[in-house]
Amino acid sequence: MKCWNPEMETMSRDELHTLQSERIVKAVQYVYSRVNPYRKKMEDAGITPGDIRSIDDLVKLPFTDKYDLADNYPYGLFAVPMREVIELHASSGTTGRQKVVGYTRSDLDLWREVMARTFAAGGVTKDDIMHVSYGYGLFTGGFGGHYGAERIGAAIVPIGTGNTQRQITVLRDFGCTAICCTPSYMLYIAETIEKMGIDPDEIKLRVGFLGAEPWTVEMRDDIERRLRIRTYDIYGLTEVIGPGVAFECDARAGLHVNEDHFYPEILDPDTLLPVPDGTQGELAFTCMTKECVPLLRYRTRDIAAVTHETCACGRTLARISKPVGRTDDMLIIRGVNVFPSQVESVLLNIPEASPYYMLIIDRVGALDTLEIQVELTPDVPVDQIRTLETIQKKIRSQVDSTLGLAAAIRLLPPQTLPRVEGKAKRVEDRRKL
Ligand code: DLL
Repeated sequence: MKCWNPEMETMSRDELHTLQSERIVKAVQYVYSRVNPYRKKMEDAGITPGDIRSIDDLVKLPFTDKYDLADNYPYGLFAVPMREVIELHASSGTTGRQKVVGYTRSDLDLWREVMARTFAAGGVTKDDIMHVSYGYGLFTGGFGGHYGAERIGAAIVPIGTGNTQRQITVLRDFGCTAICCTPSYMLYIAETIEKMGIDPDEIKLRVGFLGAEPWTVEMRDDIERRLRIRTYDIYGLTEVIGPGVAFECDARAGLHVNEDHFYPEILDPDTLLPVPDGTQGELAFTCMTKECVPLLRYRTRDIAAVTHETCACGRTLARISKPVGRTDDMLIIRGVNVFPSQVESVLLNIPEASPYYMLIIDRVGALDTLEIQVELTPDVPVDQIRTLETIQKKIRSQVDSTLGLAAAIRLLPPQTLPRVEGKAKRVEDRRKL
């Protein structure tokens, strides 16, 4: 097994339970004594740190969410004075205020550790050259990738986003063997390589660590076939640490949560009570070892299920299913719940459809309408009306049977929809709700 920290990644569930219990007791005392808004929440809930004696008591604690970050913007949830903070990151959210987080030196060490585990699980070693194509800046992708590769001792190419043709020249000429970027950007790179007439074998790339947005197994197959690489899903969020919260191993049967640091819960979206293993719900994380922003029971809005069974790879760390989307991205169209990733699954099973698509939702009178714009692959003869009609019909009927929703399908010539270097935008909701 390719494993960075076997002691932590394969310890018995009993030992892990003991470690988590020790850590949560300390974390709650730490937060209670240092973060006034959270102490107030605990007081309001009638809880004192003494009530938390093991990880099983976690459910007694109040939740935190994006509104706590917005209300205490920018530094109100920091548990340390600014002189101990050595880096700041932020992400924008739907509250209109950036979610700002800080890292102490020990937080950065923790980030390096969990990112090293992520890359090592995909076989990265000192011998690799890691092309970091996540954005550097307030976004956590670039620095997270950088720190993980640095801890392993791989050679880092800190290219960031932008100028795709130059990226490809660098990939080829520098002999990069590993890459990290969003799946949308990986696809764009694949497409540009094809357009430049470069044979993927001229590029030594072996492995990709793709995340920061939902992507389907169909998208994975497409990327792997076009680039001849193996890909691993990586998950994380700024509020918890950035990338490095959960990662795929070779078994690719869910993402291992770095559970010795971030305790996962899956909550029923209505009752907010934990649901059994295998049931989908909202993911929440408790940071047990962070110094600057140790959020407890942070509601991510991401939808996934969890399993605690030992993985075929030998790791004992719990696994979450590939996140399908966020509760705030879930569309309700004529009463039907739709995630863009469901549409992606359908399209990628249709050879004439490319993975570039856009969902346009509108309301005509009292009725919601859904139009799916789909780019065709370059080999479809766009002047043969009959062929186009057949493709359109095929997509419409498969969307209908998968989503249980009738949609208008608009076929677009190749290269019509915008390409992205970061997270894809696939929905335009024109309804004035
Ligand atoms: O996207 C951190 C990251 C960077 C993760 C690079 C992986 C790779 P934020 O910008 O704060 O942080 O966005 C976090 O992105 O709550 C999910 O909704 C979504 N997300 C992240 N990774 C995945 C994934 C970074 N693998 C939000 N699958 C999260 C699905 C993901 N959604």
